[in-house]
Amino acid sequence: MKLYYAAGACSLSPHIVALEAGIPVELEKVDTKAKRTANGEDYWQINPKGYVPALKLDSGELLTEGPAIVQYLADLKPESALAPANGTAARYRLQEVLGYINSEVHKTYSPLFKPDTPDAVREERKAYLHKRYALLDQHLAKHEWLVGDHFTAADAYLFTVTNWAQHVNFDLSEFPAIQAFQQRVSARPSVQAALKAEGLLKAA
Ligand SMILES: N[C@@H](CCC(=O)N[C@@H](CS)C(=O)NCC(=O)O)C(=O)O
Repeated sequence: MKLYYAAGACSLSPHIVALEAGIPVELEKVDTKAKRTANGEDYWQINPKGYVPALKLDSGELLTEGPAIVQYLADLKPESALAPANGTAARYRLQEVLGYINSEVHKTYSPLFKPDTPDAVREERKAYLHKRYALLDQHLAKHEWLVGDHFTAADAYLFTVTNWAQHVNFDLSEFPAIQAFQQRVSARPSVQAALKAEGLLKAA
């Protein structure tokens, strides 16, 4: 299997999940602006959506959309408990949280990365993120993890998108439980390994 990724992008989430599950995944970096892979291939030809993450399966099929990819990986190793069993109430809770992070948090960050986003839009999007984080902070003040009592794919995803706050000057100081969560997730060996592999850890 091959994971198409860009350093620190939302593809960090399936990268962490693969490492947590102990699934060997080849990594190929994509220049998402130039739409070229590190091997020099035209990324449009690989993924007509043009964005990461994309997972090339051993069958040659391409799986896209972060929430689908992390569930696919988690289901390859059910013993990793990165996703509750299919058909259980807990699995729907995981999908509920993945959907919330995907549409309410991840995609609210996206315009904040674009230099031509007008200041008024930037402020409105930050206010929206603030509301969305308030609920997550309330949950994490009472629970260590987003779903159930252990780390799941949802935690990898929230960690990944929240890591962007520092890059877009989104202030997390009102969310102490989110900040503690980021520290907790960051300390996991899989997360350190993923950050290192993506060149995101400064040399000690
Ligand atoms: N709906 C997709 C969105 C993926 C996405 O937003 N990818 C960003 C990086 S976080 C990207 O590759 N952007 C480059 C582009 O769209 O050109 C998912 O949830 O996986």
